[in-house]
Amino acid sequence: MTLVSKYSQALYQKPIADCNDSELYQVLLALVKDKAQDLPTNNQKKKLYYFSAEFLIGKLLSNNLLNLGLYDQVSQELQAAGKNMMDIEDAEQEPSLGNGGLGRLAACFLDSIASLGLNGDGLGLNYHFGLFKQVFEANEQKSIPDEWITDSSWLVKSHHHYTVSYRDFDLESSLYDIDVLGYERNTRNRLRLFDIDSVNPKIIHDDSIDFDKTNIKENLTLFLYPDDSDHAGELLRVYQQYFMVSNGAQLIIDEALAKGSNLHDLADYAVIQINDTHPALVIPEMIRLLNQVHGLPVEEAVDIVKSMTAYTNHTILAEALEKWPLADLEAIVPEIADIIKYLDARMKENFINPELAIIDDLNRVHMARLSIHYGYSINGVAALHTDILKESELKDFYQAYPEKFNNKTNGITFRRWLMDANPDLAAYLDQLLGDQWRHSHDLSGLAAYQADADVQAKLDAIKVGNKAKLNHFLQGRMDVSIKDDSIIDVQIKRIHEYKRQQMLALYIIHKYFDIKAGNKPARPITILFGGKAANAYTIARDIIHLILCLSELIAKDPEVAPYLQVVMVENYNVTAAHYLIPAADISEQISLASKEASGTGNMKFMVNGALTVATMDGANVEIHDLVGDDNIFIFGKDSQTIVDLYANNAYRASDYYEKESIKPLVDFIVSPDLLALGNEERLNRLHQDIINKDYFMALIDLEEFIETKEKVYQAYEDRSTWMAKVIKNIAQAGYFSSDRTIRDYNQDIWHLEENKSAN
Ligand code: GPV
Repeated sequence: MTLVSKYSQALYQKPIADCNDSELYQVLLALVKDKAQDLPTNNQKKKLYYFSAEFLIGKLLSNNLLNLGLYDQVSQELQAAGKNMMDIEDAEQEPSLGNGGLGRLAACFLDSIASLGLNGDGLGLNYHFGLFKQVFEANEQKSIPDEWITDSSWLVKSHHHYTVSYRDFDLESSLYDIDVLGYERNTRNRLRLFDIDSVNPKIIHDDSIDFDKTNIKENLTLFLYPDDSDHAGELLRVYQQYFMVSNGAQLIIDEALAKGSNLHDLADYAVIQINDTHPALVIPEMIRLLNQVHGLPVEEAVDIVKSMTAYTNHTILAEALEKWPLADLEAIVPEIADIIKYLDARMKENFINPELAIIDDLNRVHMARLSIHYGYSINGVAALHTDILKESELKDFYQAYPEKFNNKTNGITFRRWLMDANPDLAAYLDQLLGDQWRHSHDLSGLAAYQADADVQAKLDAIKVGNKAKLNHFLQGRMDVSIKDDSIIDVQIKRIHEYKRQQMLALYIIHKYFDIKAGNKPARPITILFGGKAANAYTIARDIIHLILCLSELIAKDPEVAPYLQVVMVENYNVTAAHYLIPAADISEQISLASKEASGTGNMKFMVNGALTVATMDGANVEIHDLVGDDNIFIFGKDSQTIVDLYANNAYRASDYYEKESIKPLVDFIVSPDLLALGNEERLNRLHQDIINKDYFMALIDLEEFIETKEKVYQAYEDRSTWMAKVIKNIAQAGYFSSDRTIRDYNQDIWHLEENKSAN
């Protein structure tokens, strides 16, 4: 009997051909879980613990099959029985454990850590409703619970339980594991998610994401990033963060003790990476456990923790740099508050600069500052970002601790974003280059084919095929069709003013006017957006509203619709990205320079053969360095200019708004045409915000953006030159493999030993 039919018989007593797709999903889930259980976990002495509030792992079935080396065998068996993997995967719910790039980075990292044979687990929380599910109603974003946990999820409940003590009560945790399989490795790691059994999904108010924020025993692990715009929400975040790190710290100590640590040597057994500051409370918690539970002197506990904790910064946006009122910590976890006061006082013996204070004059605890003083490494996530940290945002810290600062440019896993998401391209690369690239991720050999007409034609055909798959996906998800022969132009990422989706919306208005005036594009253009706005972020929700109104207006206009289509993909997630990215011709990376720490979508588009329209921000700068001026479309003010404008408070939106080329575009937001489709309050607010504030300077780069976009669409018509650029981009993408990033982390920060026997 073949592998799959053995399982279909065992589970359903019938052959593959007689099972429906959801039964086959159960069959494959059981098969993969069994195969995974057969693999030993990595067990080298020193282990990495990657703490993160988010792990945006995406669907796991095909990725796990791929990493187990079973993908081809299983697909063939299914095909022989008249079934196909894509349909079966539809039955899988995507875990909703993340928000954006930070969470997806954590997932790529787990894949690379396992694939390189390193011993490292992810530690986080098991949010029952995830971030939220986005639905569109009346051209607005509505948020509802994302119920991803079903009987057939990848979670496996373990026997581990810990007690987490708050001032007023204790909570007992449960631990769920998801196996993390390396690529063609015979060992595994784990993603370990803490939860409580008393969590109660029924406390949600009907069809919303509202609930009693004070009912911690029932709400603790319902949502990722519960609304913290009020005090109860802020407290809930602290409850969550402490729950994550207290469980994690207890687990780390247990595992080290089991391996023979005497805790004085804990740093030989464990290294902690904190993914932004959400897990920063692990520092005082670990000190508390070593000192108050295990009896080490407090000085020694501090030194141990300092020697085993490293911090990654993912933003310079002030709003995202966490600061908790000391009073909140005192109310929830008084012992932790005491330790933070002690750490603050200790640090103030050496430094009088108030910018370095962990506890500031307003009695707020700065989590990034805590992490830098009491960790041994701080890294940024792209070269430009790390430079900005050193030279401006964290200048005083860089002066105090130059040796702690280092850069680790982000990466993406090629297993998921090339092999899994774009199997046709992957197979063609095998044909051209041999299949060694599947391990090395070195695609540079492709550059030799830049001018080869056959290769250009084949890559073009693969793109057309991917557009058809995207079309099929969109029909299923939201009953929208796109034109397979159109240019596919994509901006997918969290909705945020600094990422400037509003600037692309203003370009769309320009193009709408232009087509109305009789200037028809050479071929249809499809502009796709995807992304969620934080529920309490009003202007971001207004931007979604504008995009949805424009989408409707254009679709209903027979003069324009044949040439231009705007689609905002509902509930953008990893699954949607699998279809959007391989189909894209144009990658929109248009953040205000200095504000996007790195970006990782930019890398996914590059390796899938889209050309980038970009500001010189984040990792766009490194993409530009790799491909050269001729193979990327750069526009806009550079980061130094922007940093200076902020420093001198010198930007005035009105100076740009008054320009003849800009005013009509901005004013169209409140035109009768749009007001007829939209909500007056939202459109007015956005209009006023852009005219009077425009904090992220959408208008400063708008004219140049419009010129650049026209150039890009023209360039697309020279198919051979365009395809040569595409080839150059794919050939240079190897640098952005997260395997490279993880090797860098390991060499400079973690110093883990590779499991060589497990290859
Ligand atoms: I802080 N990022 C994110 O997705 N969520 C956050 O809360 C924070 C940062 C992102 C940055 O915006 C991206 O530039 C970056 O590529 C990504 O983190 C991974 O480093």
